[in-house]
Parts: sequence; structure tokens; C-alpha cells
Amino acid sequence: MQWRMKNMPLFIIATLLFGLKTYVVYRFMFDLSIENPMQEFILLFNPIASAYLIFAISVWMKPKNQMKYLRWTTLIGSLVLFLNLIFYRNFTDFITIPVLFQGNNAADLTGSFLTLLHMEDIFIFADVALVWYLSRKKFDLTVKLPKRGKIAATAVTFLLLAGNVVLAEIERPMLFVRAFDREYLVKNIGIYNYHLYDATMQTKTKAQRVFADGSEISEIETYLKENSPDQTNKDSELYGIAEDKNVIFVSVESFQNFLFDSEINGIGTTPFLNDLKQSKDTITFENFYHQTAQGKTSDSEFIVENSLYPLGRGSVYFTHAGNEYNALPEILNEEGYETSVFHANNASFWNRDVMYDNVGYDQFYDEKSYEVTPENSFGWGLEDKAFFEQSVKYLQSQEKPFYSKFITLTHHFPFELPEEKANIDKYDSNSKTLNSYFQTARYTDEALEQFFQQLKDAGIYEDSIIVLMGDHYGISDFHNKAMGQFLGKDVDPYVQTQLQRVPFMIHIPGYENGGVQDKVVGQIDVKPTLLHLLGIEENGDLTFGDNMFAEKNKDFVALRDGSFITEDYLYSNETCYDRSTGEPLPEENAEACQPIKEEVSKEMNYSDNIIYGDLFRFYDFNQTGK
Ligand code: GP9
Ligand code: MN
Repeated sequence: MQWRMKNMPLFIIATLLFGLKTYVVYRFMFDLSIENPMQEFILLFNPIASAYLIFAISVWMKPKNQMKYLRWTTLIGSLVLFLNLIFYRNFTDFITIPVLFQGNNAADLTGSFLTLLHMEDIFIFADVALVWYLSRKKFDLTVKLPKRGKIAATAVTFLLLAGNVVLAEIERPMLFVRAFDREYLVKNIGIYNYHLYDATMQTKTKAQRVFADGSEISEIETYLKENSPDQTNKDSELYGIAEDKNVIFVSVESFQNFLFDSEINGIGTTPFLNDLKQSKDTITFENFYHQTAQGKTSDSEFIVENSLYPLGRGSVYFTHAGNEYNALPEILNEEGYETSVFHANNASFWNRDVMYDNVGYDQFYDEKSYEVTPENSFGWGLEDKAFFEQSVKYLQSQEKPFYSKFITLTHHFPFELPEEKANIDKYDSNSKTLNSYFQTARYTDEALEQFFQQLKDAGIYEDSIIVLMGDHYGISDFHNKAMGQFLGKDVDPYVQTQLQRVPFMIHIPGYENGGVQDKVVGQIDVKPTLLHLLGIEENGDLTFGDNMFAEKNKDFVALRDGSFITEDYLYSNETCYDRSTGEPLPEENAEACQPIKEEVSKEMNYSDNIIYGDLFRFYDFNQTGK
């Protein structure tokens, strides 16, 4: 033993102890969901890789300093882990730099610190004690390597890190660009690398913000006010129709328009939504496009509530959650609405807990508010039927009028549904994804039908308007062959763009002039439209979208990849299509899209600059007059 100890340097011992300790803490003290053996392996691998990264630096130091360095880094590393655990016990989330500076979070924690402390937390410091003990002179566990040895020891760091990155990328493609969820990041790259990532993001965001000044916002204000119609349009019969009513907004996961009226072996996929579309108390926009990018659902939430474009890279919910916004919940709060979100997933997914706080939501009913059992959950978690059923009691407790956003989950890739819960056959094509897509869509259609009934039974329905919106596509272009088979035509860029249409339905109990509208609109138009229905004038607001019920609308709906749709044209993949035929414009007319293309890129730049520079902090939304 004596001999082996002497020959195993302390930085290796510390790596093993610290790595294994961190794994045990992840596995048994945090509540991380491990779904497969690969995730389990990554969870073990990443703390060892991170520990090696930190401790191997010591080989470049003088022997005396090596011991000092190892003592303090194990202690600091363990403290970081410990503080995250305490934070996690309170918020089911990991510490981020902005959160550290949010007064209310810190206050919450100090108040409950003792109750969050557990006896077993001592374990987190067990290896620290051992490393401190072994670092004493008499054990002499220092290393004295020649230069080549030092380089080799450092090279191992890069091998381990590269291994970790590759494994994480296999497990969660685009993890670093899209971020998704802090829990995913921690599971895949470990808590220490996660903090490095967080710090890098923070520095980048801060730098862009620091260089921004107030001058650009006036230019954007002028542009927006010149290009927006009179959004209030008080003469429209719909102006204020929903005044003082509750707004129940349902973001329907992955729902695309092609599902309407579709059938599999003679059974309809969306019988409830088809009926709703036909009924006079519902206004349906059949040319409504989602405009999301990498932030998927979070982008759709962001666009809808801010009337800004999402970023081309990452999710604004992650990258700019601390910005100044003039979001719908904040506006409605000022108008006396109680605002809430219902979504039965991890609160930190898409950084929602942080963003919702910033945009003024009063409550967030996340997965912890629901009873999730093996019988009522599959795929991504709680099934939509149980989700709605369990939500009604919370809805009843809201002060009226309220604005409540529901985000469904069942109809999410990979569209899994236990066979006994399926009331429609699978489609038959080479795409497993498309085949299953109809089953979960039908399930969600049934869940929505039940929800309407539950709202009626609870006495909420009559005083509410219910808005249903598809958040983004569910079938990506990867499945174009199967999609083409289903549609009976090739999926060219024109069809592909048309597939980005998602349902947008405004259901107003008692209204009799509803029907299907064919105007070209998008998610960016939702905020001004809802404010119009609610009779709320936001004269000082800066929005890229327009009220869908106003006479004059902006000429285009732009998608984040640069495609756009106007009443006459559809531009995608550098081709200008005639919207009435779906054919590319003839050569002599092919330039028709050019001016709009320039306008689209100018507009997206403006929107990006608002976000990157946090420009709304220089703008007074309470000014009057347009
Ligand atoms: C996660 C859910 C799905 O909470 O909203 O997100 P998505 O993957 O569609 O962006
Ligand atoms: Mn989604």
C-alpha cells in the first residue's frame, strides 16, 4: 500500500476521488433523470474528465505549489457542487451567473438555507479531507515529470475533453448551440464545464450589451412606426370583443396545418378541430406561419408574447432572458389580469423559470404542480388529457380576468403513444416519425375536446376566449419522402414552406361571425392581435407584427431562414414562387421578390439588434401617441 501510494501522484488520486464523488452526488443527491445506459456512462465520465482537467494543471507547478493547488481546487470544486445542490433543492435548477445577482433568489435561499441542508452533505467534502490529509509532506505524492511527461499529461486532458464533447453531441445533438435545459447541460458536460459555458455566454451577452447605445432604438422606432398600420382600428367589430374576458392560450405542440381534415384508413385525425374550424364562434387563419428557429417552443412563446423575431442561433429564452421586454404578460398585469403558465415539464427547460419571471408571469405551474404516475405519463411526461384535467382546479383559483398559457406535450417528437390510447391507425410510410405523428395528433385533438368540456363544466368557458396555436413543425424536411407520399406531391421548397403553416384559431363563445380567413399572417402578429381583441391600446409599443384584423397589413411574413410569404409570392431557397400556382416565377419576373428580401433582412437585423443590445432599456413604452 505504502509503495503504491507513493507511486500514484496526488493529482490522479484527487481526480478519481473527486470524479467518483461527483458522480455519486449527481446520481443520488440531485434528481437527474437518466434515461439510458449511455446517459449513465456520460454522467460518470464527465466528472472524471473535468476533475482531470483541473488537477492535471498541477504537473506544471513546483512540488510545493502542487499540493497547495490540489488542496484548494478540491475544496473550491466541492463548494461549487455543494452550493448547486442547495440551490437545486430549492429551485430544481442550477445556478447561473445572472441568478446569483437576482436579489429575490438569494434572499429565498438564505432564508431557507438550514432547512435545505442535509446530514449526508458531509459526503461532498469527504474527498477534500482525504486530499488535504494526503497532501502532507510525509506522503510525498507530488510529481516531478520531464517536459515530455508534462505535455503527455496535459494531452490526456484534451483527449478526455474531446471524448466528453463527442459523447454529449451524440446523446444530444446541437447541445451547445441550443442549450435546451441546464439539466441536459449538467448531465452531459458536468457542473463545472456547465459553469464555464454559462460564464462564456454571459460574457458574450454582456459585451454586446455594453457596446449598444440608445441611438439605434430611435431609428428602429421610426422604421416600425412607418411600416405598421394603425393597429388600434377601433371601428372593427372585433375591437375589444374580449374585453375583461379571460384569455386561455393553448400552444399546441408540433401541430401542423396539414393535419386538418386528414384521415388514416377512413378515421379523421382532428375531428374536434375540424368542427371548430367550421363553427361560427371561431376565427381560423389558414395561412398562419410559425416563425421559430432553434429555440422551438421557447421561440414560439417569445415571438408570440413580444412580437420580435427569434434569434438565428440558440434560444432567446436562454441567451437573453435578462433583457428588458414589453411582453404580453407584463402589459396584461398592468391591465389587472392575473397571468399564469401551465406546462408539465421541468421548470428550467428552455430556461422558462427565469424568463417567465422576467416577463412578469404571476405563476408557473410546472411539472411539480401535477401528479405524474406511470399510468398517466409516457414519452416526454404527463399526457395531455391528464394535464388539462389536473389544470382546471388551478384555473378556477385564478383571479378574473386571467391570461393563462397552456403548453401541451404529448404530440412531441418521437410521437410515442401507448397502443391502447391510440384511436387512429398509424400511417404507412418509410418514416416511423410521420407514421406515429397522426396517432399523437389525434390524441391531442381528443384532449382539447375534453378541455373545452372541462372549461364548460367549471363555469370558465363563457367568460373566456380560447386561442389555439401550433408552436412549430413536427415533421422536419428529413421526412420529405414520406411527406410527399402523404401529400401526393413532391415536397419542393414551395411545399416545404407551406408546410410551416400551423393552426391559429380564436374561439369566442357566443360570437357568430367567425369563419376561415386566408390572410397571410404569422406568430409575430399574435401580440397586436390579442391586444386588439382585448381592447387594449399600446400606442408606445414596438412590434414587428401587425394586428391581423387591421385593414392594411405588412406585406410579408418572414421565416427565420430568410424565406417569406406575401399575398402574391413565396420566397424560399433563393427562388421566388408565384403563390397562386406554386411555380417559380418566369425568368423575366424572377426579381419580384428582391425588394421584399431586402426589407426582410433589414427587419430581422433590427430585431436582432434589439435583442443583442438589449435596446428596449433605452425606450419608454409608456409614452403616448404613435
Ligand atoms: C418542452 C416542450 C418541448 O418543455 O415545450 O419543447 P420543444 O422541443 O418543442 O422546443
Ligand atoms: Mn414544441
